[in-house]
Amino acid sequence: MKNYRFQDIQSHIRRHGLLTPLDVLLVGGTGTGKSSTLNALFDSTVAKVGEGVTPETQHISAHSLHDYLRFHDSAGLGDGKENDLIHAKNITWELQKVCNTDYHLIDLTMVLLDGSSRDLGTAFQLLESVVLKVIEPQRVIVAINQADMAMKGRYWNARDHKPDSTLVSFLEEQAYSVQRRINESTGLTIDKPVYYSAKFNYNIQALVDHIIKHFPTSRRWIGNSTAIN
Ligand SMILES: Nc1nc2c(ncn2[C@@H]2O[C@H](COP(=O)(O)OP(=O)(O)O)[C@@H](O)[C@H]2O)c(=O)[nH]1
Ligand SMILES: [Mg+2]
Repeated sequence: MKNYRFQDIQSHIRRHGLLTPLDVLLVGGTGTGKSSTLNALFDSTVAKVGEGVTPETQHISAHSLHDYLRFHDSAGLGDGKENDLIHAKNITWELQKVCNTDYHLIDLTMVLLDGSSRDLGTAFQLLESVVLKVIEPQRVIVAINQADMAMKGRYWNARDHKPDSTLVSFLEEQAYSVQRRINESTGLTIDKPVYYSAKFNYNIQALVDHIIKHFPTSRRWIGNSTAIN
């Protein structure tokens, strides 16, 4: 994906006088596929898959796709109450980081959900009580990974690495339902999530399109920090 829509990314940043690179923070429960998503975006192994993060070793690592776009992999939530608290603090801290005296480092946050999970409670909790407390909703996007497993692997076309029409309908409905649920619990309208499979490289272009579509049009001034309380 390094070359994908490079010019669009570059011209957006120049047109709006944004700081380079644009910084995107990935957040999501442990095992949602943050590392796998980074690997799919980079077409190579930049992050270790299937590795939980212990409180001693956790950190947020940065990966530059190129001069204009950089991703930050955060520790996941959902592996124990104590760790959750530490992770929540880490995410808050990362979102509040400044890159110079006037602007925050993170421009956009992408919350990843596990499309195969029945319980998206942890993810909504994270979104509501951590992310949206610190960053404006216009700077938050939601993406549903593991699209291949959304119906327990059924209706996934393993030969062509894409969903059959039954699974597409299911994923569409799931995306709308996530959008509705966020609206009900926060009152905020977030754009319909994109769904993809990091493992099978399905809809990765759509994922990048979704990110580009939601690029901010202004720098994140530190005076504008809080969204909702
Ligand atoms: N079936 C399927 N498995 C996935 C997908 N993305 C990640 N996984 C698996 O989910 C597990 C956790 O992935 P990882 O990227 O380490 O998640 P992280 O904890 O959020 O960084 C690993 O076993 C991955 O192989 C996907 O799109 N489809
Ligand atoms: Mg990981």
